[in-house]
Amino acid sequence: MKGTLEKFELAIIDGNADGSADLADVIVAEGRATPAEIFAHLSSAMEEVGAKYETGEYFIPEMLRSAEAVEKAMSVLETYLFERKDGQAGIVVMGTVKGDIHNIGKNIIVSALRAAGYEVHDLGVNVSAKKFVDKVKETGADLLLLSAFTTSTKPALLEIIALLKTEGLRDRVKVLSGGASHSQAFADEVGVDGFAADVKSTLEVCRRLMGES
Ligand code: B12
Repeated sequence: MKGTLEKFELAIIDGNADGSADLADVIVAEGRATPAEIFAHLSSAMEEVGAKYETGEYFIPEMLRSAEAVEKAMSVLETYLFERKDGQAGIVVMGTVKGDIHNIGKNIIVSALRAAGYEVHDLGVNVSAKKFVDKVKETGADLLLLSAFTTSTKPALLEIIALLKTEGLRDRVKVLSGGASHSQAFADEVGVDGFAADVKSTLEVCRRLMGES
């Protein structure tokens, strides 16, 4: 017999949004699963979807259905996963870089940061370097978080770093990057201050960089 989390993972892989939302209700009602366990199953489901896309079993519509299944489940799980804290942990500007429209991982990080007491300005997806830099200037952000899910986004990331330098802001804001297909080596090549691959380590890196700023 499969447990709730295994069924939840399968519903996402199958792109069954009603099923994933119903199972999210069960997860909340049972109250046993930790956020780390839930994220592990969610990520493993999307890894599987990505693998099926790579081998030609899935196409874009299947990936979109799975994305929708995550979105519906997250709307149920949000308050269970992220207990809101009061306080002003810092100001964050976040978005997915130009040429990239993936947003599931970004949205999860936005929710986690808000829950951890950060003021988050979410610029959405396909965001230009100018829009990021203007928002950093306008808000006096402490942290700039760049989501980039395809490796072809490297020029877009480099453009943001270059524009921050031109505008004299590079030393005033700590920059983090992350997202599927991202690695520490990729982040190093781009020249950001921090990289993380999951929710927990993103919060840790943000906390560490806030301490340094
Ligand atoms: C769903 C999906 C889509 C959906 C996106 C829907 C949506 N609303 O987001 C759709 C169908 C639109 C899509 C389109 C494409 N996709 Co796609 N997609 C995926 C898939 C299957 C899942 C992504 C996901 O949501 N993962 C789950 C989340 C929770 O994980 P995450 O994104 O990694 O986020 C976590 C961390 O990375 C981190 N994080 C996220 N952001 C940030 C930011 C910072 C600063 C930090 C510190 C951390 C952090 O925290 C998150 C929470 O844990 C991945 C496969 C995979 N292995 O991930 C491919 C994948 C990313 N896609 C891929 C490709 C190629 C494409 C397309 C180019 C396909 C095409 N031919 O058109 C287009 C690109 C469109 C575009 N211009 O952006 C490739 C990228 C390959 C590469 N090396 O570049 C992948 C890896 C699939 C594959 N294996 O080939 N895709």
